[in-house]
This record gives sequence, C-alpha cells and structure tokens, in this order.
Amino acid sequence: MLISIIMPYYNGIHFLSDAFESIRQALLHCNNNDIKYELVLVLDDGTEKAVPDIPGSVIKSAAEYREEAYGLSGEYKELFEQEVPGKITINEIPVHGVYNVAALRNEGIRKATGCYLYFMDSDDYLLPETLNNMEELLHKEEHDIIAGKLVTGMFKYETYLSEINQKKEAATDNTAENKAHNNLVDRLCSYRLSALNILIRREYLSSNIFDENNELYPDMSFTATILSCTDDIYYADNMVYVKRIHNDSVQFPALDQVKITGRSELYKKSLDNAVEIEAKYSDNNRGEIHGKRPGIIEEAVALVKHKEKTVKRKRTLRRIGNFFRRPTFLFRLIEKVIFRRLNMKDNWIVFESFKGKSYSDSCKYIYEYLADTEGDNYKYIWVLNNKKTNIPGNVEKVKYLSLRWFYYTSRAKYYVNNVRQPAWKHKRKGSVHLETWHGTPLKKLVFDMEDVHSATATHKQDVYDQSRGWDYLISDNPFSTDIFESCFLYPREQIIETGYPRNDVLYAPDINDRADIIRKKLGIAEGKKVILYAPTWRDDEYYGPGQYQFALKLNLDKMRERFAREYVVLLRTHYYIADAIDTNGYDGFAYNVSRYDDIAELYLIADMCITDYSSVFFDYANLKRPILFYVYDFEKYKNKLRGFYIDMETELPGPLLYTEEELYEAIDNIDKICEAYKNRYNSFYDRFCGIDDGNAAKRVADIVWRNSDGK
Ligand code: C2G
Repeated sequence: MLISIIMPYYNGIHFLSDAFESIRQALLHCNNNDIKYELVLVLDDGTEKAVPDIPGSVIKSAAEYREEAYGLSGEYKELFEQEVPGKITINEIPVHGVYNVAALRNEGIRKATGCYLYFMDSDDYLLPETLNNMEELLHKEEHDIIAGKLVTGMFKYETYLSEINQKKEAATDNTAENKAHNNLVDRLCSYRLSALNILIRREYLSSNIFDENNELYPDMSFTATILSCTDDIYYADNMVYVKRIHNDSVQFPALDQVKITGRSELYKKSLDNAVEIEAKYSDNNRGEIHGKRPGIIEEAVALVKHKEKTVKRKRTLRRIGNFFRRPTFLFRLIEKVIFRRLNMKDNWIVFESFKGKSYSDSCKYIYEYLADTEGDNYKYIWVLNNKKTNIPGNVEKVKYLSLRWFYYTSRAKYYVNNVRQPAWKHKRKGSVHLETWHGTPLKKLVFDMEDVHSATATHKQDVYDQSRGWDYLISDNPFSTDIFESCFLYPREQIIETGYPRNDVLYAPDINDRADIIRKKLGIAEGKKVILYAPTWRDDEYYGPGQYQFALKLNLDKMRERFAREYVVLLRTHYYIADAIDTNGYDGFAYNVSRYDDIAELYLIADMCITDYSSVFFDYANLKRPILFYVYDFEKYKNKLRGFYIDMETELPGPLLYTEEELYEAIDNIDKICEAYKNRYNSFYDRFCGIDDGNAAKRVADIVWRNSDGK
C-alpha cells in the first residue's frame, strides 16, 4: 500500500528541515513493511510576493529557498535510503508563482500516486509514533478516512520533543480505542475543520479539491466535503501531529498571521461553504448524494459556528472589561482625543528608565549632561514611580502610565527611554524617540532566537512593531551594532555607535570620591572589600509578563563564614524579578541592593563582580576589575533558553563557574584568576569597551539635539 504525503513549501528552510526530520524519526519507528510512502513536495517559487522589505531580514529569494529545499530533500533521500530502504520516495514538484496553499495542495493531489493521501504542512511536524500508529490501524482495518489528533507547538521539533519527554506530557495517548466520535467532532471544531493529519482514500479526491479562491481558509469546505463522502471515519488519538505556531510573524507569518485585507470575508466564505455542504445532508436529502449517512460534519460545522459566536462574545466582553479594569484604556482615549491634538512642545524631553522603576542607566547620564550644558533651554520630565527620588536640576516627575505620563509623552517632542515602550504607544508625527537600550547583548535577542520561551508568545511581532517607532538606537560597540541590526531587524543607519552614556561615570576623574559617598550611603564598613552579585532573569521561570521568579543559589551562611572577614556581598536581582531576596540576619555582610537605582554606582564600589548571563559585565569591564561567571544552569540557558552571541567558554574576561564550591574557590583565588585571564581581559576590553571614554552622553546629545555627527 502506498500513502502520499502532500506537502506544500514556499519559504523557511528551518521549518522544512524540522518537518523532514520528524518524518525520518517517524519512519524509523514504523514496523509495517507493506506500507510505503511517497512524499510529494510541492515547491512554489512565488516567494517574492512574500519577501518583506526589512533591514537585516533573513528572508531569502524564492530561487534560494527552492535551491535549499532541493538540497535538503537530496540529503534526506540519501538518509532514507540508508536507514529505511524502500520505505519512502521524495517527489519534488516545482510550481511557478502560486503562493497559495490551496493551489499547491491541489497540484500535489494531481501528482500523487498513493491509494491514500495525507496532508502535512512544511512548517509542522509529526511525533515519532504517529506513522507507526497509523499503520497499525490500517493493518487492522482499512478505513476510508482516519483522522489524527492535532496539537499546537511553539518550538522547533527538537525542543518540543525534549519538552514532552521531560514533562511526560500526554501528547501521545495510546488508547486508540477511544471515544472516537466526540473526539473527532471536537478536533474538527477546534481546528476549524483542518485537513491536516487526515488520511483519505484517494477516490474521494478525484473531484474534491481545495478552493483556490480562498487562499487563507481553504480547509473548511474541503474537509466538510470529504467527510460527507463516507461514514467510515475513524479517529485516532495516538496519531499526533504538531501544528507549529510561528513565533516570527514578521519574517515568516503563518497563514493566520498574514496581514491581509478581507480576512474575515474569506473566513466567512469558507464557513458558509461548509454550512452549505452540511445542509445538503439535512434529514430530507440524507442519502441522496452518496447514499450514506455523513455522520460527522453536521455536528462539527455547528460547533465551529457556535464557537465563532462564543469567541466573538468573549472578545467583546474582554474589551469592555479591560476598559473598566485598566485606567490606561481611559487614559489612552483621553490621549487620543485631547492630548494628541494639543501642539507638540519642541523643547520638552521625557526621560524614562526601566518603566519608571529607577533614576538610572543611559537616560540618567544623558539627562545630567543636557541639564549641565543646556540648562533651561529644555523642560525635563522624568518618569519615576517613586516621586521622592532625588534628582539634580529642575525636573517634572510623573508616574509611569499615569494621566500625566500620557500628557507629557504625547506633547513632548523627545522621548528617551531604555526599554521597549508599550506596544500600543504609537509615535506622534514629528516626535523623536531616542532608544538607549540597556546592554551589550550576550544572550540572543528577539529575531536571533529560534524558540521563544518567554511569557509573551507574540514577542517578535511586538518588538518589531515597537522598534519601528525608534528614531535612534544607541550602541556601545561595533559588536552591538551588528547584532541590533539582526535582532531587531533595525536599520543600521539609525544606530548611533556612541558608546554607553551609562558608562561615562566609570571614567569620571573623581570616581574614588564618588565611591566613598556610595559606600557610606549603604553603610559598608571601612576596609571591607565589596563583591557585587548581579544575575539576570530566566525566560522560563515566570509568574507573568515582566514578573519573573528568582531563587538565590548562594549559601549566605557558608559565604559569611568563609568571606566575612575580608568582604561584604551586594545582592542585586534583575528589574524583572518579582521575588525578593531575604538578607535578614546577615547585617553587615549581605546587602539586598535590588532596589538601588543605578547599578553603575554599585560598579564603582565593587571590587569584584559576579554575574551569569547578564550584560552587566560588558559595562563593569570598563573598570578592568575581576569578573566571575556563576553559571549553575549553563546548559539550559545556552541550549534551551537563549543561546549566546559570543563563545562563553573562550571569550569572556573571567572563568565560568558551575557550582557554589567552584565559585567560592575562585573568590579565594581571585589574584591568580586575574593573572590567568589578563590577556583575554585585555582583548575583551578592546572589543567591547573601546568606545567608552566618559563622553558618550555628549556624543549622543550632539547627534540628537545639536544636529552634529557626534564626533
Ligand atoms: N541589571 C541590573 N541588575 C541585574 C541585572 C541587570 O541592574 N541584576 C541592569 C544592567 O544595567 C544590565 C541591564 O539591567 O545591563 C540589562 O540586564 P540583563 O541582565 O543584561 O538582561 P535584559 O534586561 O534581558 O537585557 O542587550 C542586553 C539585553 O537586552 C539583555
């Protein structure tokens, strides 16, 4: 028996590669030698239509994608021949300029020679047991239609498998003898009568094909028709197919993410068609068309319709609820109808660091430079949630997302901030947004991340939209400039490589005096050296967006016993961390400085810095003081969560320490470590700190406010 797997492809070789690999793994699990496969790979060269005009984008030309696909399919042909000889063939079908999934599948149907057809998309994957389970079912009884289970997955194939293996998630439920009817209706309804993961007898496909006039939703009418052909439909819970949710809707949008006008009309058309088909099987006509009871479509279509209504109702209710629950909705309305209509103030500048959490980072140093050199030429507004924060000069303080925040951010010509602005905050025409960002990237960011494990599933699209509002983006070094272009898909000519204003203070001529003041402010005893521990956050440990968990992996008792004579320890969590570190009982040794505004001031007093994957070490290295990397979850962070832009094992200015004991040893032997890492530290300094010299704020101000090139 030959089964044709019909797979359309037009871009995203990383998807195709996962799809192939999943088929390979599935074939390796197959035990039935009588069943063979033919993979009908329909390759479209209509990709040009989809090429977005985006700087730094990894989208390739149609020709390149096609060539890569041929290459990949060649590799897999060889692999299949070696590993499962005779089990599968790959038949590449090139088509010209279609870019329409219905048309590609139809071409696949025409070219397929199997007695069963099966649709799989090139951005999805199968679980390893899927084909074998399907074969076992067929062996028992050759049903007309076998529909498998659809689940969704955010990750690439390898990550998905390791996740389900770890969690022992019930993605594969081996109870094939199931409540088939209800499950099938549910599956068809949940995935809007998707044609994916359904094995269909070829004869039903001679005249029934996908509607090429409906490029977004061709499945509903197709599946309704197919299901009307027979009542011999079997639902197999253990035939699991993973529909991949694209985490990059900018470069590789899935069909339901493509920005297209008339989407709802196309959806309605498809659903109406399905309803019409279903109507043909009303009790009176039942039996006229194929002489069989269609069984399932009536319920499935009714459920899809019902679900549509419920979704719409819930969406409306949520919007109304949001409006009353969150005052920002009201403020946004006021902003739109009142504030934005007031004239823009050319000499107003709003500064905002970490959403008003602190007076810190580059915004602080740009402000202080401007206040010093421009004085009253500008009106300065600082976004600060703690209005008691002491700030030099004449400033207006406003709370983040307060009505006054809306007022000032919509009237000021200049907005300087260091993280992303809210996604709904649209830039006013003629205004200038200076994005300082908040660190040289070590861990991969946004579009350079394959999998997104963070709390927000729409991360890439959000960042893309937000970064379109930035007029300038500050970069600390040439390394960051390259990365910002790719990770934000951001235009290079708008990146200003000035060095970091936040590092100016590290070159201040009076740093010792400043350090003394800070030590006194914190109550650090004279003669004690300072260890600063400043780790970052973990994408997969969260309570919700911007609310991350952190458990201190240091034993303060042990540390006190071992180091208290010589050192004190400053513990500083990332601004995303919601958990508080408890230093009660460690007075005079451990200080929780997580709420201290400006980490640069802590650098000044730190004799040594311990971090993990935080960008803090790029800045701290300006001081040429010792840095230790306490990376107790290195493998997870590197391989699962993020990946790094530099090789942490060979390029860092200090050692990687995986256990508490290794860390304590390193603290004890810090002089030896400094000696051992001297050369590496020097080249690291040249590469990442080469521009910082104490004048970055001036360079930024020259470019943004004085129209000069900042040289
Ligand atoms: N930071 C801090 N305390 C910490 C960690 C970070 O004050 N314990 C501050 C530092 O200024 C640091 C910045 O927050 O440079 C960014 O923190 P990262 O840990 O690097 O993490 P993230 O916010 O994800 O930014 O390009 C840099 C990346 O965007 C990383």
